[in-house]
Amino acid sequence: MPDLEIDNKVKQIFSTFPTKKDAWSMDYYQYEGFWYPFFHIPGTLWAQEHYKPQPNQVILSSFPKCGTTWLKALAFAIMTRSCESEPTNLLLTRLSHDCVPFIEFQISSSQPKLSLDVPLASTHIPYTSLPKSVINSGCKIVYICRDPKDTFVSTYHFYYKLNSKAELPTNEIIEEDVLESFCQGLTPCGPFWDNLLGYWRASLESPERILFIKYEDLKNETVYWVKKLAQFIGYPFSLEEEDKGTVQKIIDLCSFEKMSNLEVNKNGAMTLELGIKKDEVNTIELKNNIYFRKGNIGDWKNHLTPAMATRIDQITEQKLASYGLTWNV
Ligand code: PAP
Repeated sequence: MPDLEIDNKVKQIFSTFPTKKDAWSMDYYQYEGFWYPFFHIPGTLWAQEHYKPQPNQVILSSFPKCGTTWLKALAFAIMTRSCESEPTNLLLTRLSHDCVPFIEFQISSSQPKLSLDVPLASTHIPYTSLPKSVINSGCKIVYICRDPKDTFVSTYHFYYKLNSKAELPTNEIIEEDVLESFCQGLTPCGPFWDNLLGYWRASLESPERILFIKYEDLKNETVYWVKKLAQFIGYPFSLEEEDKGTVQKIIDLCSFEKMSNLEVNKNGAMTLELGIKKDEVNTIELKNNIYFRKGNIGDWKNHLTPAMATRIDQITEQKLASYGLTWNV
């Protein structure tokens, strides 16, 4: 589809599709059953029309704030561990988002492009809206998800920091109307639960094609899941590598402590091209440190009242129960 047609479709979505404002008065548009802020729509349409996976492509999918940055680092480190020209330590000088591009956003970095051709890409697009090329190619997909209470708190922090440039104060309870927006699905690629269920159910139907990982499991049983990830994406660790500690080296390199303290992640920035208007590349610059806050399980206890937590848990239980699933970590 030429860009003009995408422009027209974007205009149609902006003018005729269901729209709502979230608690911060940001406009959301409903497209194929999911809510998107305006800046997600053009790239999503572009990816649906134009994105072509490479042979052996692996797509890292996630609902935002569920561990994308970490999963990208791990998969990139796994795939590049034996490259001599540009070894794994690229992650020491680049944010992992800068190593693994989103299919719906172009990353326009001041950094030179990677000379390595690593068949990794990422997306927040829900399963049912993935480009047909991704589904038809049968390429492997790894989906990371997270306790929705921590996901909500992490999302809140992201927008809080984006707007106020400050850290979310410790123990500050989040406003009820913000939770209401999250529960209504007014968050990028929301509702959280529909996004999760799309990938989870697909992974149960096609486990050889879709690997479903929980952030909490990756935190608690990191060695097991990193080995499983490597096996799934076609880069298994040999016995020799296991003996010489390669798995642990990758885990240490990608740990929150290591990544969040790197100069590039403390003080660097990245630019996302959003391509909102025809012939005009719209960009936003994000400081890399916005992707690193605490990296803990259960931080929701500091920012939600018991009643707010129960509300999220009840939605989770109800939504999952309709498909015979439960959230056990
Ligand atoms: P994105 O979808 O916008 O890329 P994403 O990386 O999924 O964001 O989520 C950010 C969360 O992952 C943050 O969680 P928090 O707000 O609860 O702290 C961030 O701290 C956490 N995170 C980032 N890197 C790591 C890592 N290496 N290990 C564990 N957690 C991490």
